[in-house]
Amino acid sequence: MEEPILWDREGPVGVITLNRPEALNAMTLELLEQLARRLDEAEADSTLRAIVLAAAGEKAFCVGADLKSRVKEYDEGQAGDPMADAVKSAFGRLESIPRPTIAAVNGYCLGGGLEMALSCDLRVAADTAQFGLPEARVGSLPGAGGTQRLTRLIGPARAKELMFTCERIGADEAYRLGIVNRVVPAASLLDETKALAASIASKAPLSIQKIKLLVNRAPEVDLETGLQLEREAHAFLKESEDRQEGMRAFVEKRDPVFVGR
Ligand code: CO8
Repeated sequence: MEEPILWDREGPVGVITLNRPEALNAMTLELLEQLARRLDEAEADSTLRAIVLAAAGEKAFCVGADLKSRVKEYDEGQAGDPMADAVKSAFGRLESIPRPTIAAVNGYCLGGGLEMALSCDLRVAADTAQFGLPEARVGSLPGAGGTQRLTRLIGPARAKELMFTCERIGADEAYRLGIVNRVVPAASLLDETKALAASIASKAPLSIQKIKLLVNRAPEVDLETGLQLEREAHAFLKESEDRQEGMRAFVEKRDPVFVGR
């Protein structure tokens, strides 16, 4: 049996691939646990500077929870909700790992699949991608972060409309709403996403880490607190080797060589 998560590396960029194309990359417990483990390993590797989250097959990025195994769990009267725990852990890792994470979204990106993409820092969509949160259609709700992360991203009225109507939208509409950062031809999705990751990976790693942390915290803190955190991070970077290197390289008209210190 194929592993549900694949890993590949191109220089400083790591590519995680959801690998259940026969089930439109629906999330099983095993897939989520492997994803969380892979992210732990990625965090431990200081030479890794950016992560692309991609998906196998042309039809889907991810269609959410694997409804077949969900039905089985219900039928077996399984105690607790291990899937909810696994989702919290894996999506939390995507959101908080001190590396930029970029989802490369092809085809269907539905339910928990969209919630997974929303846990990444950036989203690049193929022009054929389709987005939706259809949970209310089946008596549920977007329970993998959708009510919170989508609202923070695009505002309450637009988020409610998507969740109330369960309508699917195309890549251009997702771009207009601010759900995705870029829309690219389907054939070049992975290349364009990797190029974006490589561009970010060439910047000073500590700067990127601090920016991620500060922007993630911004909606949760008052402005004064946020500005204080920003000042502290700025002072921290001022003492770093990479700050010296960045300035020196500029003056010497060469590319900087950052070491992440
Ligand atoms: N789970 C398991 N298998 C799936 C799923 C799924 N979610 N979606 C599709 N598949 C399988 C189909 O069963 C089919 O396999 P098979 O041929 O063996 O029956 C194969 O993928 C292809 O699917 P279709 O034949 O249906 O392909 P279509 O192109 O006709 O339709 C759709 C594609 C529109 C994506 C359709 O399959 C669909 O509507 N799927 C369900 C999408 C959905 O409702 N997703 C939301 C799930 S709920 C969720 O994600 C909540 C996450 C939070 C969990 C954590 C709780 C805290």
